[in-house]
Amino acid sequence: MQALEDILQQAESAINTAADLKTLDHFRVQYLGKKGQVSEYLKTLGSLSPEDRPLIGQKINSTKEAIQSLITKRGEALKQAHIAKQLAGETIDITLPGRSTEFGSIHPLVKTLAELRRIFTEMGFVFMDGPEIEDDYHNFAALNIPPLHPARAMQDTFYFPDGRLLRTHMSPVQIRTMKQLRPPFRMVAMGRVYRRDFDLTHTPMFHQMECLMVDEQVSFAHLKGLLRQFLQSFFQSEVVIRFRPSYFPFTEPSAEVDIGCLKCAGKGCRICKQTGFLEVLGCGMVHPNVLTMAGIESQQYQGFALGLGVDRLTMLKYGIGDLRALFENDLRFLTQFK
Ligand code: 2NM
Repeated sequence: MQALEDILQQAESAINTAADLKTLDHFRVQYLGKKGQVSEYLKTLGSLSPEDRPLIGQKINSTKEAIQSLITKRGEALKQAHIAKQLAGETIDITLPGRSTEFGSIHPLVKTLAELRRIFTEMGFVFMDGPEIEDDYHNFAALNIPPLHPARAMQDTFYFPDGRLLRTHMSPVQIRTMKQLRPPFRMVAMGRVYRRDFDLTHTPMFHQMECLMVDEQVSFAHLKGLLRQFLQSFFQSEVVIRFRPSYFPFTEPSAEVDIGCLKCAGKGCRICKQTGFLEVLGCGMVHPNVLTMAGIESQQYQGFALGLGVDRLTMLKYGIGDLRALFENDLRFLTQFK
């Protein structure tokens, strides 16, 4: 009787310290299995006196039941602990702030491209496209640029081995349009142009807009009127406009156009290098040679044209001091244009 009592005590402390179900099953076999410690006593029943037998038999059974109930209880506790641990690991902390969406911003250059498109579309101009890889004829010859003109110099133009080139301005699109449309027409070509130039104020790729109007009786006065309207609309202020005589092979007469400095209103500052003026574009009356080569009767029709650098215009409008800021995509710069 005392031995069975001891086994129950041992079993209880063993079972209650079993760390997992596998260990627990090991104890079940050890105490309750066919060759387990409790079962061993069943074999001794035969050698006992008839009076002792039922008493011991009962004690063996109650010990077995007690151990079985301890195992069941411990097993449940271990299963619960396992589930609780799993649930704790899967907890989602709903108090964390959500991830917000980052909104991008329109690149200042793209803003200018869109603004120019709006202004010239409102004035009745159509926008035309053309290839970025051009031939000598459309980029130079048809624009009255003779073979030895400095604009053709190797250091300015990107040439392909077959003689083709990356367009150095938007004029080849004007040439293609003049051959395609019958006057009168007003058109704009805007896009990427390429020159072998790379320093503080030049990038090998930049953007140009060129505007061309061809009709009978078109004069420099029309060009001046258009420029005033365009520049005031673009800079959103009463701008002072100054024409300086200039030279381009494809226009005659030719002029460069300055506006009164946006920063100092003509007093002289760092932006305008103390001149009070900012150079914004070149323009002129299309040279009769250019009209003739493009198949337009130059006795009957005249045209005015203008060309400007979109990147430079963007810098002037937004007071950007370094051209490279437009191409570096530094978010500290770009997010200022939200
Ligand atoms: C400029 C300045 C002056 C120009 C001329 C032509 C064409 F093809 F019609 F002859 N397109 N653009 C032109 C005239 C461009 O850029 C500074």
